[in-house]
Amino acid sequence: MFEKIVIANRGEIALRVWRACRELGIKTVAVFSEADRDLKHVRLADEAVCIGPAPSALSYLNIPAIISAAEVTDAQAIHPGYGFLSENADFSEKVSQSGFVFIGPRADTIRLMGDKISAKNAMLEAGIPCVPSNGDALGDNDEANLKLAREIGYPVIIKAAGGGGGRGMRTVHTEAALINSISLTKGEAGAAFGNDTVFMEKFLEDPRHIEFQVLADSHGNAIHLGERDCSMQRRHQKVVEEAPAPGITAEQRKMIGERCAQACVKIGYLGAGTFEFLYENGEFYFIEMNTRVQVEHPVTEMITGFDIVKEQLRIAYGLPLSITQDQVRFTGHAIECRLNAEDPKTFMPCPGIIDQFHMPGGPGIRCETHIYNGYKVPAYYDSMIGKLIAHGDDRNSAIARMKTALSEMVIDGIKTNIPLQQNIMADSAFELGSQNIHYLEKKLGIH
Ligand code: MV4
Repeated sequence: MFEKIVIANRGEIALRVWRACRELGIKTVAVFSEADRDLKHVRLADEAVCIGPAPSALSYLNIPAIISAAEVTDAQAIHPGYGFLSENADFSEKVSQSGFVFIGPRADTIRLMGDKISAKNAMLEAGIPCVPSNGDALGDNDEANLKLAREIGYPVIIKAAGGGGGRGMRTVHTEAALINSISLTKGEAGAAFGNDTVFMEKFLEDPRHIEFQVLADSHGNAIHLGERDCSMQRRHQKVVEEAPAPGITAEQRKMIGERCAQACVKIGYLGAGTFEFLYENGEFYFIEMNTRVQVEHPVTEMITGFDIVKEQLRIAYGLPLSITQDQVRFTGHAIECRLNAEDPKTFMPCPGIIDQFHMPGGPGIRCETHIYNGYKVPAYYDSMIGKLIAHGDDRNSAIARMKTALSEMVIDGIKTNIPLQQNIMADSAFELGSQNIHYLEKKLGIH
């Protein structure tokens, strides 16, 4: 196994990676910004290197500073976590060129998936069902674009090839609006991503967001770990995730999951990844692939008993997958509530000092957080300060455990979204499961 790696992230995921390294006997190097000297994993790591000022552009996105930290500490590999540089193909490439192992897919894979048109075409070729479209970038022939939209059928959606995660898209309901919508989306995409390539798809009105977790090694093996339902979201920020997805049958799981694993083998995928689907009227439609470990990976770990982050490290070192598909068993149900330092009503971020923290516990409860009494949540980064995960024999018992844990947890000194999460856990529609991606915003009165 690696002797020493750099953890190129912060907060709860940096601590999660530190824990996996510790279990595997790997020494750790924490890299941190000037605002993050007091992070829990910075204290726990074997070594720590300051990589720049608080703004992420000068620290957690500073590629030369991170690679220098690996050089001066004589580390062998770099784990990017999620966000920041985790899906940056240039970073993966520069890490490799500098003689280190990037713990994630190769740069060309990240590039393939970063372009939403090439990602879709690669998946179509691998037998993954996609949202109806022609698979091409839109040209500037208005008549051809009008014809394509008529063939697909309104409503359609115009998406930026360089977008993803909800950035750079626009729905079109009428032919009268099409040409202007294409030009507006192109303009925004050019400004935001330096790439004004856009494509057209059928717009699905009320889908659920269901994603499949995969792992692929460097020996041509790939497995899936089932799906997660991430439909409970507000403004493209997931709020609650769960596994398995309510109502998805074992046959659907096997069918889509195995196709995802096969697609990984076909494209030479390496490491942990997620296939994102929209699910509507019993059908799955691929939209994007995430080439990183995700925030919500613990719900999959809880129902499979499998450590995804440890497996990322093993795969990056060149070891074969430690389990086969037949060894994957799904047990019970898991729900994750994201914990944000924000006003539960206005959603405004609320950084500040945590003067009391009591971590909940008990059977089936897992709390992934880096906060502690006296910790100051900096204003510079994402407001997520942790995740509470509840596992139970079935969905109702997971909800009951989550409700208990939320009422037991204390985070004083800053505002948090705990009241919102309690509200969701007590919601009668949530109790039934299977809400679509619009449910939470409607409940909150956003239209
Ligand atoms: C869609 C869609 C409906 N139809 N594509 C938003 C994020 C990006 N990953 C793709 N997204 C969507 N693509 C078609 N053809 C609706 C969304 C969408 C969405 C998807 C997943 C989770 C939350 C969402 C919220 C709004 C829109």
